[in-house]
Amino acid sequence: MPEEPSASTSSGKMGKKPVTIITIGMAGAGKSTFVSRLNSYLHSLNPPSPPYILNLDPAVTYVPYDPNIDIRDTVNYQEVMKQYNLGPNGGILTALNLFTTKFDQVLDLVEKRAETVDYVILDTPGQIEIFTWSASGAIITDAVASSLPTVVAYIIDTPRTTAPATFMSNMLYACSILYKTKLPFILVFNKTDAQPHDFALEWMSDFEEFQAALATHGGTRDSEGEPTYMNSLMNSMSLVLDEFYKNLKAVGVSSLTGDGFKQFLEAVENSREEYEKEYLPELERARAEKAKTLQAAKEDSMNRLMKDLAVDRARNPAGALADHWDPEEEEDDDDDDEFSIVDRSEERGPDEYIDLTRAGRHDAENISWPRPS
Ligand SMILES: Nc1nc2c(ncn2[C@@H]2O[C@H](COP(=O)(O)OP(=O)(O)OP(=O)(O)O)[C@@H](O)[C@H]2O)c(=O)[nH]1
Ligand SMILES: [Mg+2]
Repeated sequence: MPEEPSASTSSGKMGKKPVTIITIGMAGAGKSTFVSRLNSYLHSLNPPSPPYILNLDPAVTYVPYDPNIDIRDTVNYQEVMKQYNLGPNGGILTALNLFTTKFDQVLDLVEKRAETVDYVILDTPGQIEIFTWSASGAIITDAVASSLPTVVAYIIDTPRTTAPATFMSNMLYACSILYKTKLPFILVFNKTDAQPHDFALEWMSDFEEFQAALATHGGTRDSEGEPTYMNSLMNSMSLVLDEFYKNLKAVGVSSLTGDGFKQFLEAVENSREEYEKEYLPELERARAEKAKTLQAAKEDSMNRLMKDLAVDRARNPAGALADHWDPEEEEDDDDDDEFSIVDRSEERGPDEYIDLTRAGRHDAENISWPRPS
């Protein structure tokens, strides 16, 4: 049964920025169902706190919630596959890449709503690596995380993670995402209606318990009763994970029944503090560092340019007289009007956006998209 909706996690924290929740997880872990349940849970709070939802899965045919921004409104995944001769995963990846080129517009729309929403939720493509190991996934994550407090909700298919080796693989993957994003991280054990997650919490808090579970599974001893290579490898890896567990929060939820969502939102609130204390200072340090490097590079180029100009003028004094810049002559090559990202919750005009891939196929418009590398 879902818990009583509570106002403590709802709005009422006026002036606070919304938290962005990026849902990531293996195919079929329940990301979309989780987003849908979170959406209805937030609507059921008193007062209701409707979130702002982005669907970033171009290949999904049905989403169980109403997204505010849907990648499918901008990119036609089937057309991308045809146009670039790609298979399904390449098609999803390329569609996401194309969408990412306009992510500044998405951020503008999100920021416009920042005053009125408490949560921004991102649903990601089914194949986990399309988001976690692609340039566009990293660009989207960084763009969001540098403008709003952001947390990763790593969705785990609990019934499929009860075998110690599978559990460890999943945790190692989670660990790699934490390392890559460096964002506050919540392990969300989903589908607890089908399989309670206490075994996972036990393994995470008691290292010996996990090793004992590993030992009960075959392949850990050879014919002479000695521990196998695989056994010692798994033991070492579980030591690594022990360190990883110390830095994260774990909650169990059922996206089917709504169980555990109150605890999830509490974990999100704690993550906001973590973001402000740890991620933000690091982000500002990295930004300052980047600005310094950029300034040094600019100064260096400018010095070299001035030197070259001085040499040119010395060689050709007549040419130097005609050397001027007229901003009026500049061609306007701003292509931002090609198509726009659509906020479904706002009124839409008839010509407000162009299907990106169809636009590419239109000969008259002479647009040719670069081939993906
Ligand atoms: N029993 C149970 N089933 C669930 C729960 N959450 C999701 N499911 C089921 O798990 C399946 C996959 O759910 P999705 O929400 O599509 O998972 P996803 O991670 O978005 O899947 P992809 O985007 O295709 O990778 C569906 O059949 C859901 O009904 C849950 O909490 N309990
Ligand atoms: Mg999905």
